[in-house]
Amino acid sequence: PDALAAGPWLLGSPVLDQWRPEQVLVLGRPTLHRSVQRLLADPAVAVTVLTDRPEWTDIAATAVAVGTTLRCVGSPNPAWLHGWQQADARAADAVTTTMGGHPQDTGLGVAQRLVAALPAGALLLLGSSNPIRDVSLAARPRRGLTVLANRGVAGIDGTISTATGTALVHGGLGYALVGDLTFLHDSNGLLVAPDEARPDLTVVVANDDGGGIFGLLEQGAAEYSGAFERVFGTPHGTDLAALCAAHHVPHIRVSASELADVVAPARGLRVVEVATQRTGLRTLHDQIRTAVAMAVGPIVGDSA
Ligand SMILES: Cc1ncc(C[n+]2csc(CCOP(=O)(O)OP(=O)(O)O)c2C)c(N)n1
Repeated sequence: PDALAAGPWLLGSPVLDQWRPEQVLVLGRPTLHRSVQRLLADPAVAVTVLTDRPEWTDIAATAVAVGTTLRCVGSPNPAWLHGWQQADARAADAVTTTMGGHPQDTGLGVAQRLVAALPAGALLLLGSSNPIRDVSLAARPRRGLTVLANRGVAGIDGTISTATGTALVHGGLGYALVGDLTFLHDSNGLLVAPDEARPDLTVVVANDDGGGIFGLLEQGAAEYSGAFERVFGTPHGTDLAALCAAHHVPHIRVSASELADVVAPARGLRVVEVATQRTGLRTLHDQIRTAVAMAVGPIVGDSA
């Protein structure tokens, strides 16, 4: 219940200085957001890793303790928690409002709407790189979903096959959210051999015709725009409907606002394509960062 909706944005905002944690408890692989990694690298923060594996992720080599169980001592400071929650409510609204003002469908919007619309008990497999980030950055926390991803080295390879395997094991309804390059990389995964079990799997493809993630990284800066599309954008113009037809897999193309209707429970394997735009993403992320800073400004100032 205390999960933050806008956590990664808040860690890059003045809220962090106002209510800096003294301790961080790490579960899993915290490699997704630079704002999280900066926090873990902060020498003023005591990092404890909770794991049931013999190895764990500690990129900044700052973990002061690693263990399988935790014993909490002392009592939490309710004002500290309240501060973060207040800031989170404001920031999450700022994220949604800023996204709503963006004129085109983006992966952020697809992620937010998809997570809200999925039926309880569903499995959601997230592809690298933007889909998993977009869910983390834009979706509201909710119960009733099992969310999986191939983190580790975060390859885009084999993702349709991973989604198929996990959906079969899950037994209930399976969903995957992937980018177009990830989809193309493993489009072979749509092939279900005649004697193999067919998963109940809906693959949602946020198709921005290339590598949207790279526009958000250093190479997306204006000074590299001359070479960007050829080297990183890599537009392909592939007809996903034709590709699905070749595999006898149903395909539908919708706008982000239609997602809620089309992801209603259904049996079998199908592909839902949403055309998204990557050209305005860098600006949109900047606008969200600014909107979050402005939204939390008054409460940070109040208690400073
Ligand atoms: C096997 C493999 N090759 C290359 C990469 C580098 N890579 C990371 S993200 C990405 C682009 C992914 O594009 P897309 O699936 O359209 O999603 P988005 O750009 O929206 O994140 C690439 C090529 C990788 N992670 N794994």
